Amino acid sequence: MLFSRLRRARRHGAVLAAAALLGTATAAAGPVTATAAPAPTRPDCSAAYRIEQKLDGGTTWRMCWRYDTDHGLILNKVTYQPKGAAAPIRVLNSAKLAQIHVPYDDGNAEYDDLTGAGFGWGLQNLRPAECPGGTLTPVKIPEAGTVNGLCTTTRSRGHAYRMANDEGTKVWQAQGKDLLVYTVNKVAWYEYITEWRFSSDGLISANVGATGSLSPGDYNATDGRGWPIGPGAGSYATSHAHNVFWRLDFGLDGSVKDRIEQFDSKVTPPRGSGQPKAKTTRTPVTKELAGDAKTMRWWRVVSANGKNKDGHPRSYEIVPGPSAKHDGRSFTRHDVYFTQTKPCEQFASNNIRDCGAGAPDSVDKWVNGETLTDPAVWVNIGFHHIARDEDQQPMPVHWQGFQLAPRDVTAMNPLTPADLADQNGAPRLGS
Ligand SMILES: [Cu+2]
Repeated sequence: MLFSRLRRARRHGAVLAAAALLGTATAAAGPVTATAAPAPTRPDCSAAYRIEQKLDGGTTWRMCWRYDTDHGLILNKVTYQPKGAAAPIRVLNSAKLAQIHVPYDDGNAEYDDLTGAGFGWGLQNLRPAECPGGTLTPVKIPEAGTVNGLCTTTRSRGHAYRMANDEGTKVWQAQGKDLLVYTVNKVAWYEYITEWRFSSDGLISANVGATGSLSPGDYNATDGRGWPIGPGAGSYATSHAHNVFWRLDFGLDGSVKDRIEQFDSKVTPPRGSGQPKAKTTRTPVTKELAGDAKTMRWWRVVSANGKNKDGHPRSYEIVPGPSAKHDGRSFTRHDVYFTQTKPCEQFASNNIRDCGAGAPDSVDKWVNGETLTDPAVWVNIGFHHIARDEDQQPMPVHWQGFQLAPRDVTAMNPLTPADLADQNGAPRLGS
């Protein structure tokens, strides 16, 4: 089908244009406005780069943002200060996308959207209506101009908690609000929403939503590589995967020496008339690891030196969302990677930073037995996109992502109302 060939050619054209624009170096990008001296509790970036939001329950999130024409949006120095915390608690030193790998099922196309298809250059101007109740911040893209591309706003999240007493005379409930930070980047037909969500109870959600338009390809769907999206059987969209990688640099309590732990629970069926049991084991991850998600397996990043008021080490748990793991490349075969931090290792595939002659350029190869003293955390979430008629036009947003859930960062739910605050480790009998 001529139409699809043309569109595909246009996509390659976009790659070339982006490569030409890149020139010699990655250009720094930033807002057009500036400054004001930071207060002590604030991260040390100028006001124009700072995001600070107080949410329901008295929780404040603070961070600095940056824009890079390879990664897109980068969040730095992310801190969480729940009510009652004397100072902000550092969570992440940096958080960003590290690749969107898009292989087509017919084997005719494969893209690295960040480092091979101009993702960062495709930052979109957002209309005020696309950032309801929020602020649009201008981002200066070298040689491309200024784009109203960063939205920071809040959005209702529904129940943060609910609990009724036994007598039915009282209900404790709270409606939560999240801080949302997002950009939209256009890569040929697709538009990717890069969204970070920060909740009042310490939860962080990272998601990428793909929308825009399908890239139609002509293929005979009878062999299982496409889906008819036009009348009858004339026009088939080729199936493909979106393998999205994030790179997280934790800095819990201000130290980069976070520890990684893996937990596995084994369930034993009942014997005779007994009941099922389960036992959980903790495995410290002391060396670089390519980790595979499994039922009842999870990982957490543990603070090197910070403890909550109960004396428990602070940590954040990695909670992957649904993922269609893609077997096509060595770097897509695992769900998480923990590597010893190296400044040149920034993209999960097609890494364009200079790690020296002959150095491997994908995250799986960087897992080579080093001891983890300063771990970089990589999360891979895959989505296998078999198009449907409803994908046109425009395509409804399909989301993929993960969460970072606080585990023992505070001694209780940071939103606990005052009249329940005495229940730490001792819920009242009967409630
Ligand atoms: Cu898709």
